[in-house]
Amino acid sequence: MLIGTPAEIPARDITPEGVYRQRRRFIGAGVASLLAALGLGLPSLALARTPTGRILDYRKPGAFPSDEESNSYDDITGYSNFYELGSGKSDPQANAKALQTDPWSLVIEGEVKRPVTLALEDLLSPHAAHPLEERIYRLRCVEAWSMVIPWVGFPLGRLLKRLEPTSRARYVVFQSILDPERLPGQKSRLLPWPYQEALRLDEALHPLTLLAVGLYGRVLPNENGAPIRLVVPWKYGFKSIKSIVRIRLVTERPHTTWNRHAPQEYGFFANVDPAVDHPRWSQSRERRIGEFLKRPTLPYNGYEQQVAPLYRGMDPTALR
Ligand SMILES: Nc1nc2c(c(=O)[nH]1)N[C@H]1C(S)=C(S)[C@@H](COP(=O)(O)O)O[C@H]1N2
Ligand SMILES: [Mo]
Repeated sequence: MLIGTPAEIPARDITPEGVYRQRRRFIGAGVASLLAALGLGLPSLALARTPTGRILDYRKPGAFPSDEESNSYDDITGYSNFYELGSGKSDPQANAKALQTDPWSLVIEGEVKRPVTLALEDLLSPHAAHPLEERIYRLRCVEAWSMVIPWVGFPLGRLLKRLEPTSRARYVVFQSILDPERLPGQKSRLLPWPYQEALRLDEALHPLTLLAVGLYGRVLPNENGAPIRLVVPWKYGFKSIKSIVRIRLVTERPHTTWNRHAPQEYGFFANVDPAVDHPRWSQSRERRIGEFLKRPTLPYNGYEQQVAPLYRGMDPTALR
């Protein structure tokens, strides 16, 4: 495990971070005595790193507040999928420096009346037309592990509506950075590059759908998809595409990376559904990173009330 030198913590961060650490230690003590009783070793929960990076100015809590215990910064940054940086769970953090994020621009184009190119400063500015807010969401990977992550971002829908989608717009396509010179995973054909994902327009406009630029109140670390990534909490994690450079509104349903790579295993909608197993494993339960026992997976990852209306009248087998 990495042990960092804690950066200087500004006053406004001390309370939430301190409270967070205390709760974590308390839970850690419970787990430790359980493991001790079982004759197992102590987890190294006390060695957590302090979040690094520039502090963001954001509203806390934002919409959809949650009282779930967030995973630690170490869990979230140290265990991740980001194939551009390698296919192992710790590769994204180990290779994070290979991702060049400054300068960055995000192009939004296609079936919109007002296409734009946003620079990194526009994305992170608290004075932009999209004020930042905290969103604590569950993330459920299709591999049957999960986390709770305190993102900072803004709803994608608010940005898209301002750009005025045309009447022909039916899908929204997202593309990640393509930089095979620097990104170790793009030197091989691990996946078809660039990574591409897509949503139906109504899914993209749903208030839960977030563009995240931060984590734990700071600028998003590279390993989690800096400088801007999608978060769609009711779908399997692979829909939440990282390090986005292009968003395009289109008329026809586009291809998506994992669906193209293994169509029998990964669908277009990929809504979390505990009743539909992956061909190689069950989806009925999940391992919350940091927890000992598995917990049941919830339909739409627990966001059924908010999103089920999007799919009313559709054949459920089409929603895999
Ligand atoms: N560009 C890109 N985006 C990606 C991936 C990836 O490999 N490349 N992996 C996806 C998968 S499978 C998951 S589970 C989430 C993990 O995001 P997190 O580690 O930041 O929680 O990112 C998703 N977005
Ligand atoms: Mo995933």
